[in-house]
Amino acid sequence: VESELALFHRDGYLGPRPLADPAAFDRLRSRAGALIATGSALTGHGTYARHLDSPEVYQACVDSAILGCLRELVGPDLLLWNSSFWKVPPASVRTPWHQDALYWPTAFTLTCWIALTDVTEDSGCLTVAPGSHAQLAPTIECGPDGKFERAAEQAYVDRWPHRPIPMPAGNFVVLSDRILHASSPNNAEADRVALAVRFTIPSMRVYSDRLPLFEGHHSILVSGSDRFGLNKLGEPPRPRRPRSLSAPA
Ligand SMILES: O=C(O)CCC(=O)C(=O)O
Repeated sequence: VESELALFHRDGYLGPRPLADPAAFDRLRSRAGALIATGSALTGHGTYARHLDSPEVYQACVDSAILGCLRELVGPDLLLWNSSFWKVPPASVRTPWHQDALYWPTAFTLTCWIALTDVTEDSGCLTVAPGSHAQLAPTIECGPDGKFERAAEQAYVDRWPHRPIPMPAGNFVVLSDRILHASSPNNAEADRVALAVRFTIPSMRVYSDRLPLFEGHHSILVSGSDRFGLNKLGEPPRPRRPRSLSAPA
């Protein structure tokens, strides 16, 4: 059997795998719509970095199956530096082929992409190009209707095999920040929702003053220790306490 590490180096991604804590996943799923609709008190943004203000998002980000997978790839020391919901309504613009490394304010990221709804080829699942993480793709401007400013050149993308990754809600994949990926169009009737969680290791600097980060941003040490001190670390959001009837007002 090939090790997780060997598979990751061959393909540039791992999974899908089920999350370990279905109850925490259900709490995330039932909060997601309201979180996206109201926006964060910290940034005003609905989809970005909600692990900093929502205990439900944070708990799903640090699911033990996710952390277990990441430790097999890069060892015990892990920083959580960002997350984003990807809510894709039916018939909306698809996510074009791209490599995340082009956008991130840190030199190394592993993404855990968690499906909040069942994702099929018809409802906009992720599609990856296995092996494409070994080199950077040439890019083109997307134009005003695109989701991104730049995307990978289609002729280059077509030189790689394409592998759709359908998965049931509550599963995740781990992506290299260099793997070419896109999502297929959502031709189903309901929204397709995912949470992409961004991790790095403490020896990498997260440039918090660059987009998409913001003033007041901090990373969270979610496993192991930080012997480098390069990044501003902070605490996760406090778990919501059930309101007690006898508590003083
Ligand atoms: O969910 C999607 O449509 C795309 C997600 C993605 O590109 C990412 O998380 O890097």
